[in-house]
Amino acid sequence: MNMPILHIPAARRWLTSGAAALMLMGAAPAALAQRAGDIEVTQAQALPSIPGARNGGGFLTIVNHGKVDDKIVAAASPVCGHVELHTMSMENNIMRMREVDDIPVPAGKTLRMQPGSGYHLMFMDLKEPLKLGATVPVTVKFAGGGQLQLQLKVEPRDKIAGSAAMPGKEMSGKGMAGGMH
Ligand SMILES: [Cu+2]
Repeated sequence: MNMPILHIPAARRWLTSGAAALMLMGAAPAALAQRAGDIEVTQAQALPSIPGARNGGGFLTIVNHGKVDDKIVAAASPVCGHVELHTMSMENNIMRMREVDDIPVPAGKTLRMQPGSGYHLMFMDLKEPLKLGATVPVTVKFAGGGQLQLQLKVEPRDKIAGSAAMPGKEMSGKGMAGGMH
């Protein structure tokens, strides 16, 4: 009856002006990829939040085309109270997440964040649930001075780039050879 409905007018304005800019430029819709200097984000995705959960996860694929190591040092989004940089790992058979100061993007390498292990963005204190098909505006800052305004698409777990293979579905070298469409 009395569910609070939170509006985020700032985010809406941003989305609207972003869409208008794309139309003006006649940009191809493929443009989730974004680049700042040597840093290129080629995938920007989030998982739908679990009903009732206050937090959600975001996943980026980032290519560092340069010769200098870089790292994510901060992220922010209007959909939540604040964004933390997290890593997830198995400790004594329990999945644990902890906050880190930065997420490294080594020179010449591709960082592929994926659900289930390693680095991710954590949306803390969500103002609204993250729903499939929605987009989450996120600003990401790099130590090298780059800053990117990204739109993370909320997608099912098996659509997140580089998702950890499910147990029993692990790809072997042999499977890779003939298994692609
Ligand atoms: Cu986390």
